[in-house]
Amino acid sequence: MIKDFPSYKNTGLKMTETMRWFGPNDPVSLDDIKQAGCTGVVTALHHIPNGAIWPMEEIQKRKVAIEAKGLRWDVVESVPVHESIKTQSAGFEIFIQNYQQTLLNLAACGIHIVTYNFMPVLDWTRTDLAFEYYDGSKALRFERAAYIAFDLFILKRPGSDLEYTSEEKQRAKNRFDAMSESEKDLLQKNIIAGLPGSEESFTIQQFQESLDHYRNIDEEKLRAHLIYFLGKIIPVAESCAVKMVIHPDDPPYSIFGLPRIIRTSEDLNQIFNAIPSLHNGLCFCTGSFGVRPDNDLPKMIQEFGKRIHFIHLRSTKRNEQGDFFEDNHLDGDVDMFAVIKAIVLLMQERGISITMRPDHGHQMLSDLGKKTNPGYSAIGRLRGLAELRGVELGILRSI
Ligand code: DNO
Repeated sequence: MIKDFPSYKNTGLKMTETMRWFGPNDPVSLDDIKQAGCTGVVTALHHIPNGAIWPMEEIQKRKVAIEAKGLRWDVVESVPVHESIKTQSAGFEIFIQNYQQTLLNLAACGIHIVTYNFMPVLDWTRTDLAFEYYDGSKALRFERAAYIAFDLFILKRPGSDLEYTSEEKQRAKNRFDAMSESEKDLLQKNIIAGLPGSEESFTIQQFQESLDHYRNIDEEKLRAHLIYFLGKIIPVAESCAVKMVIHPDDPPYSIFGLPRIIRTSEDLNQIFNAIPSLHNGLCFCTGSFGVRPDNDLPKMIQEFGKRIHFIHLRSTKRNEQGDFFEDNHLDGDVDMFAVIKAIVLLMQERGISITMRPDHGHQMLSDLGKKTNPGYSAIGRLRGLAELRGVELGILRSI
């Protein structure tokens, strides 16, 4: 459906612009999101405990609040997958039934795209939430030496010593020795206290216990659990016209010895070949996939185009040590022009508009003095969205 923005008339299908909204407690309001030019939001019922059914009344209440501002609830991000489904431990069949019911309830309320991930224990992970960018804004960063320092010297995970090279261990030791106590506390908090939307938060002991549940679960087994889950979920999603979109692992490789299985095209093919329905879809997150130099993003958009029902646009900048930080949306390692061009062509081919959100943004300008959700402050995302929108318009006008 072509959106009726006057400036976009006759230019073809454009992405549906949304922002993530964490609900009534989000310091960024629906009015802010509307002024950023969005027509919709992406949200979740974060107050419902992980694993419980989302009641229709609660879904409806949230929907009414969004629509009262003239916005739409386009995508759910996320309906979290309970850990026992990932490990197939006690009660997991009940949690799958609850998940099915939540999908039916969402569909009955008119919401038809649902994001989820299948990352064990941790959702997205960073070591530094206030990395000073050269212009004074603050970015999120994953610093490998700090991550290894946490693993070896704070968590002291059994066996972790064997997983890193001696050079990496030395770098981690130097990094750790140079940290003050409060820096160590902050590092721990950044990694295990839960980032926005991740729905989980741990103490060191709880974290180690959660890792232990995966002692006998390798990639193959986790993949089998995901396929089992999809085998139960996708028929229900089909029956109520819901498209499920899996979010890639962030970062897209194993951390803390945990299996991770949504990192590359090859990983995706295994899941999509096992359950071919197009309701078994993808949330194409350029920030997550883009951390790996072996992921060719425009090619992946072509390859998985018919399954992409939701898009996160963001760019990271990596170095040889395995660190990366979140760069401006048009800078960094992601070729955003090529990505958006591939999306524009995909939308034309499919004859639809795909929902997009600018993923994360730097904390900048007056947001620097505010308490914001890391990655989800207003102005940085507004800048990202404005830039992305401009690239898209330029492409639409030139093809
Ligand atoms: C981070 C987000 C992720 C994402 C989930 C989807 O900013 O992209 O937390 O929402 O992984 O389930």
